[in-house]
Amino acid sequence: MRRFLAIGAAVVTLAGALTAVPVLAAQRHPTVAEQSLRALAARHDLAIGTAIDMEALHDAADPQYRALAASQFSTVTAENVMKWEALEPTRGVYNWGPADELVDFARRNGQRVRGHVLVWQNQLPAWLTQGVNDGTISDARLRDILRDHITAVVKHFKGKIWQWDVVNEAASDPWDSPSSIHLKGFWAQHLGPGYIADAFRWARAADPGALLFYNDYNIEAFGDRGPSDKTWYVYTMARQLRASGVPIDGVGSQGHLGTQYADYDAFQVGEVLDAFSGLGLATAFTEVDVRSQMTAGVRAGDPAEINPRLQASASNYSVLLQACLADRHCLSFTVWGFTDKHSWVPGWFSDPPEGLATLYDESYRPKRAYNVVKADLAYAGPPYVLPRIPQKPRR
Ligand code: 9MR
Repeated sequence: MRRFLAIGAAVVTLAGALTAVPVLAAQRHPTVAEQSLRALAARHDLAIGTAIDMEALHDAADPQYRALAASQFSTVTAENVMKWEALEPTRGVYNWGPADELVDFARRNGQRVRGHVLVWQNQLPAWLTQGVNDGTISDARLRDILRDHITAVVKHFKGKIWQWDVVNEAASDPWDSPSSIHLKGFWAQHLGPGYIADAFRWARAADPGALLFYNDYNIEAFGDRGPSDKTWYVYTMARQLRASGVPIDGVGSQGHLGTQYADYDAFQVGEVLDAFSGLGLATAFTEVDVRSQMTAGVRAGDPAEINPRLQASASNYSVLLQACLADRHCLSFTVWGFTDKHSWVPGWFSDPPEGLATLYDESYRPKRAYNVVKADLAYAGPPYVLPRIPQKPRR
């Protein structure tokens, strides 16, 4: 009897298993290829982002741009529409429309927003730079204007911005004169170095919930830690800001790389992220792209010229992403445009021409870089990759 029952149970189990087969098949894990970047990044609590070109987002003839922007990314940055010249083209007259549309797009797609940018020497409105040049705006008045701008913009988007790039690209480059790194540009010239601490304090007062970042390029790896080492300069500056109680929460490393340079490995990049984290700061890659020179061979479609560039580009994306994954304080990895169809690179670098910088080609075919990013997100995990530690705004 017992034996009979056992056989019966086995038959029932087998039958159950057989009927369960189709159910299991339907519930199988999606393959890596079937998943979006944002879904794979979510396993690490990492936000994966892109800059958004609002013209492309609106282009009815370009539905793939919109679809990929919504489906692949969990955070967005305004490529241009939150810059001062876009928000206040005429003195005192704010044009919030395009930036509000982006914030709304993000809300509808469950995305967070990186605010870019509050204080930068580029893309300033002509009324401001001309007024300063012709003396109708004094330096004392300029400081008030900056405070009012930061306050108005941060308050307008209050509660809707996850991370603000408060100050952007304040440090000089080793090819500038003098070659020792210093604070460069319009704001430092007119307001002196104190404008940086002021900007963070004004931003904090306007939205105490947003994370406040300093953002710059060519700070992926340390050099010789001497006077011309920009990464070391920014690290030292961040350390001083923290020591003075300035409300800075993070440092954004833009990550504009090129395959013609000898770039870094994940350990060199990780060393810098660890250094910033050691100051109690969050980190983020904020504008990643990896461009290549468009030689005559590349332009003629010669695979012998194109393939090594696509491989080197992919490898550089991977270096930055692996370093970010390994640092639990690296909150987001944002690319500066996701398709070669809409990238700042070809318009900016013409002699020699450069391009091929993004994850998708001009026809929205995923490139090697896209698959490398995807594989890194999919195959990372404990013990070396653990979920992010959320950053709280510093008081
Ligand atoms: O991608 C932006 C491009 O459309 C603008 O013409 C350009 C003007 O300066 O700014 C580009 O974005 C920059 C970003 O705001 C700050 N870091 C460097 C980016 C590439 O130049």
